[in-house]
Parts: sequence; C-alpha cells; structure tokens
Amino acid sequence: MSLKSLMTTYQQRIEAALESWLPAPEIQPSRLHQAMRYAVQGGGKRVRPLLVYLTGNTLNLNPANLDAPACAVEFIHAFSLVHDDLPAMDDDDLRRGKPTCHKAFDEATAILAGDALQSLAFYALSHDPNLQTTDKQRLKMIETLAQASGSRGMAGGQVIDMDSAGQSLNIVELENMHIHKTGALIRASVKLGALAYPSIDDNLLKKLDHYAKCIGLAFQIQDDILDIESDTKTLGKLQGSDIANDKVTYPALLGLRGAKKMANELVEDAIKSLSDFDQKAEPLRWMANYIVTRNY
Ligand code: GRG
Repeated sequence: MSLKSLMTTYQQRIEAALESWLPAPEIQPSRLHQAMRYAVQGGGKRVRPLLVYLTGNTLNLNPANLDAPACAVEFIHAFSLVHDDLPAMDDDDLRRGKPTCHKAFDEATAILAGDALQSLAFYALSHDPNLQTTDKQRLKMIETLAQASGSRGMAGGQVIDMDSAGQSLNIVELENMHIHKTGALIRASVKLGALAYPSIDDNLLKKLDHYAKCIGLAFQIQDDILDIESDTKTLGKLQGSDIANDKVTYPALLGLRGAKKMANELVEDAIKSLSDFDQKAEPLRWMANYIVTRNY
C-alpha cells in the first residue's frame, strides 16, 4: 500500500473508531454527549492516534488491536484542549476553526465534557474486546496513559506552563515543561502502539521511545514557530497568542532560525533511532518530517 493510501486508511479508521465510542447525541444527558462529540469531532490532525496506528503498523499488528489505544489518546488530547481553552486556563475563543467548547456550550458543560472524555479514554482501553492482548499488557497500556496524562505528565506540564507566565525560563526549563505538557502524550501514543505487540523487545521499545521523545519536542517547537509565522485562519486558533500571553517559546529563546534548526535536528535524531526498523517504519519517518513541515 502506498504511504498516501495508508494514511487515508488510518485517517478514516480513526474517525470511525472515535464515532463508535462516543455516546450518540440524543442519549441522555444529551447536552453533555453533544459537547463531548463537539470536542472530538470536526477537525484535528489526529497526530496522536496516527502515531498509535503507524507504530503498530511498523510491528505488523492487526489494526483492530490499535483502535482502542488510538481512541484513548485522542480522547485525552481532546479533553486537554477543552480544559486548556477554559477561562481559568488560556481563555481561548477559537479552536480547530470553531468556537471553543465552553463558548459553544457553557463552562460547566465544557468542564464535564472534558472529565467524561478522560473517563471514556480509560473505559475504551480497559473494555475493548477487539484488543487481543494479555491482561498484563492491557494494564501496562492503562498505566502508560494514566502516567502520561497525570501530574507527572501532561497535567504537570500545564502547571509548569501556568507558573511560568511572565517568568524568564531558560532552555532546560522550557524543555522540561514541554516534555511533560506536549511530549508525554505523544510519547505515550507510540508506546501504546508498541505495547499492543504481544512481546515487544525492550531494545526496540527504547528506540521507539527515543523517536517519540524527539518528535514530541519537535512538535512543540513547530507549534511555537507557527504561532509566529502562520495566521489565525490556517491555524484554526488565535495566532500570536504566545507573545500576547507573555509565554516563553523556542523562537523567543533561540530565534526563529535557531528554533527551526533545533526542530530539524530532533527529526534527524528521531529518524536515526528507527535505523533497526526496515521499510515498514517509513510512515513513522514520514510522520517525523510532517511534524516540522505542517502548517497548522
Ligand atoms: C488533560 C490530564 C489533563 C489535564 C488538563 C489543560 C491541561 C491539563 C493540559 C494542556 C495540555 C495541552 C493543551 C497541551 C498543548 C498541546 C498541543 C500543542 C496541542 C495542539 O495539538 P494539535 O496541533 O491539535 O495536535 P489538533 O487540533 O490538530 O488535534
């Protein structure tokens, strides 16, 4: 299968899988279910679920084993965006080219939709009968996602971010923030894809994890670059918000050229980490390049 048709296949697969887990909008409590669907559907590049599928594809896994972990990471991601946009956090009005969840519904509904999406993520991982794996592996997947999204992962990174507003972080502190806030879930996406393999070799897992760590950071650097170079329409969210919110960014610390150089070096490092994998890892290599060439 060509790379293009592989990506299209997985893109369609993730949309169908997400739909299959989301409660129907007419089911009570209908407003909450509508808000959950609004937060997940109609936009989003699906980078994290694609990483789950592409990692599993590299290991020749049946995609039925990857649907639940792919949906779980996207539900956690959607949850984080809904909460990140709330007035108590970034107070944003626009997300994926649409009003943010609390603007389209109301703050209380948005908070609860985020909470319910988090629960749905763990329900999908713990419950999916198509996930052909041992209970031990399934528990490892649940543990991986819980750690990546909790206080020592994404939520912890968000706290570092909020505390850093108006402060002068150095490059090490900035990296620590993003390894947690953005990187942890990207890293978990690759790990979940690998953990769906019945007996993943520790050495290969380490190499995949290094790949994921590098692209996670590169993803954030590109995000900072796009906040300067892109526009609100293309981004689907307010451009220039980092400067407006006095946030420390990679371009602010390294200059635009320096930030681009760092992102490209991370991609090279990520691709180098896949050298033990054959042609099957080509889509993961493509993904690493996409992360720093994407325009939204
Ligand atoms: C969710 C556990 C948990 C706690 C909430 C709000 C919060 C704590 C964390 C925020 C995490 C966050 C919003 C990180 C930003 C990551 C980021 C760069 C998001 C944009 O991701 P894209 O570009 O978005 O993949 P699309 O719209 O394409 O899905």
